[in-house]
Amino acid sequence: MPDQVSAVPDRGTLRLALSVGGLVLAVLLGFGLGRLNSAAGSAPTAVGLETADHTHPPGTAPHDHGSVSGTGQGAEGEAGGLAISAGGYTFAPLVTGFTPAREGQFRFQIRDAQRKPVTRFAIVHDKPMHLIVVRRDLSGFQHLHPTMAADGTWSVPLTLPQPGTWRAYADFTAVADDGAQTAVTLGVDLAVAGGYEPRPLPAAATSTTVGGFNVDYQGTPQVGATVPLTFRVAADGATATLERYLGAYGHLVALREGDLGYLHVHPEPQLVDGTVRFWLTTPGPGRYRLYLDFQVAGAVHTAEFTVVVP
Ligand SMILES: [Cu+2]
Repeated sequence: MPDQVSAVPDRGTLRLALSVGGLVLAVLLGFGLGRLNSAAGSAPTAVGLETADHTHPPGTAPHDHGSVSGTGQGAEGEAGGLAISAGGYTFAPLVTGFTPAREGQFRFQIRDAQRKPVTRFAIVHDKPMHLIVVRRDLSGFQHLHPTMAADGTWSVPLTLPQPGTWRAYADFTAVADDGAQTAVTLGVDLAVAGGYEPRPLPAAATSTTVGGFNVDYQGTPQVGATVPLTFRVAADGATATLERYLGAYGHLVALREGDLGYLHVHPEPQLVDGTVRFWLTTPGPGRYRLYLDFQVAGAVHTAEFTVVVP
């Protein structure tokens, strides 16, 4: 496993600061976060977090999807989406209770460290806000794009079909008053009252069918490594023509069973021999659920796979 921790300069800086004193720690911490936030601007991964073992896909700028750069929560190679508040930003839902199978309105704000609703967001993967919703048993995946009112309140129609506890992830890049950008994925639980009947996670497989398409992938996720996963969509034995969706030829979300950690996925912008390729960093052993959104003939489908990482 790559020794990513020791390659992160800020941890060493923090250790030194701890031995010197609290005041120095506060100064260095402020400096570190500010530097990382500004480094998260055009290329959202802080350069200081790169390690020799980490490979970025050719042709894509490094970016930090699903984490705060450098806060320790969800750094490259770790899962994001586990906290309601991180990197100075808080996911503030205005409603968390839903009636099963009835359309409601999910409304929320992203608030900054001064508890002020954020109104400036960078466009990432064609959208300023990506909202992922899934039940805690990893069923019922939805990928939504809320719209924001001028006061920073986001809203989107949401139907949660079954009772249980659901996880909502807000995946966004906030832009501060000074222009600093922070890429972060925050998570909050939503409740749907009623009898919860958890579904077992489907068995691991590298192929599935959805909407009349056969979808399979090649690649083997490994702990601590960033590996390519190459997906092919086929219909009637022939490779289907993928269309651009969210700035690429597909959008992949990977969630971890047990804590619903949200993994880093870097898409490649171009098709390779009709396939779409992503680079996935897996933080630890376990079972993961992959959700591939792809578009063919104007319709978006989601192919799901369980993968076991030993
Ligand atoms: Cu999205």
